[in-house]
Amino acid sequence: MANHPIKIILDTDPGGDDSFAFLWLQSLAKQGFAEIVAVTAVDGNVHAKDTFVGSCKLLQLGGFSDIEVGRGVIGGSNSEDVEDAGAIHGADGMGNLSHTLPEAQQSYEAARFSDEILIEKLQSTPGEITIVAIGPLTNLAAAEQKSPGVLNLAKEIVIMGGAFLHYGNITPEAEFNIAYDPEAAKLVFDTCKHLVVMPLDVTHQLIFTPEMAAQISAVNPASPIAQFVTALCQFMVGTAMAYRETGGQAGFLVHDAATLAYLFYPETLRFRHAQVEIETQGIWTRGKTLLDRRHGVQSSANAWVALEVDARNLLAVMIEDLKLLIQNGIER
Ligand SMILES: [Ca+2]
Repeated sequence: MANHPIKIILDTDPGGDDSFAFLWLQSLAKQGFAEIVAVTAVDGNVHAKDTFVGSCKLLQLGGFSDIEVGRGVIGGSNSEDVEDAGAIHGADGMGNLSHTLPEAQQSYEAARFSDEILIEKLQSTPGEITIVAIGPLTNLAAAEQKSPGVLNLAKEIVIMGGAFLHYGNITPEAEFNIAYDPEAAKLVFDTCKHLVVMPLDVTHQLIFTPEMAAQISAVNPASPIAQFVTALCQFMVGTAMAYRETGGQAGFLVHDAATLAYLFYPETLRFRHAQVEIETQGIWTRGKTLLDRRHGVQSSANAWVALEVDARNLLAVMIEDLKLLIQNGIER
């Protein structure tokens, strides 16, 4: 057991890759390395109600159903020209497998909004909470707008988002999480001084394969987590291949998992310290993330941006932790 588990709020829009990150985090929490303070669902891959229900179900699957889930703020500046990602992740965000999971025990209508939870937790324990943001940054921006300065009360904010040298995935230049709400992203990047960013540059290398799912489920094929991992992988591989995301390899990209790799296995990543800007005006480049690649003295920097990854070892440790989650029999 670790002496000081990292206190985490997971801001998420499940999402196939969110689901894998979600299970990985629950394994790390079960091992004593992480403490899940709250989950703040966000409108993104699918509608806020679906990401709320998906989050509740994933917590129940992993045995953490007592953790509060927030409902995502709607009404950011979500681009009319960026649709949700139901075509990739399934209409429910989870490979149309949501009905196979236990019923959500928390009510969407009765839930607190995600920005309220962020504000309350950050203010009550300043400097202690790490926000892992693996969806659009709408909730974080809403919290900052309501309570200026609140995001800088986080110990760290780790974001999956952006594309720097790599091309985009929702438009030729932009990555989904940023492009879905560029104004929110701009507010977060303009406000925060110590962001950690996992862009497509590294996440496009994280190809999770059916063989990996088989390795995990072999630990206990009858367990609900094993069955979910296998079925979700199968669904995600189908859409990833259709969208040609993996260079023809049978697999899908577990983008969101990179955030946890940074926190728990940082040796798998290399970073550049940089000032990151968000393009909100461009006709063709709205939602693009930029950093100055010229060799000048850096006058300012707001982020550590991961640009290299040891994908093989990152995926290997993730697989081992997911095996432990099943082995430990913490499912309910
Ligand atoms: Ca996500």
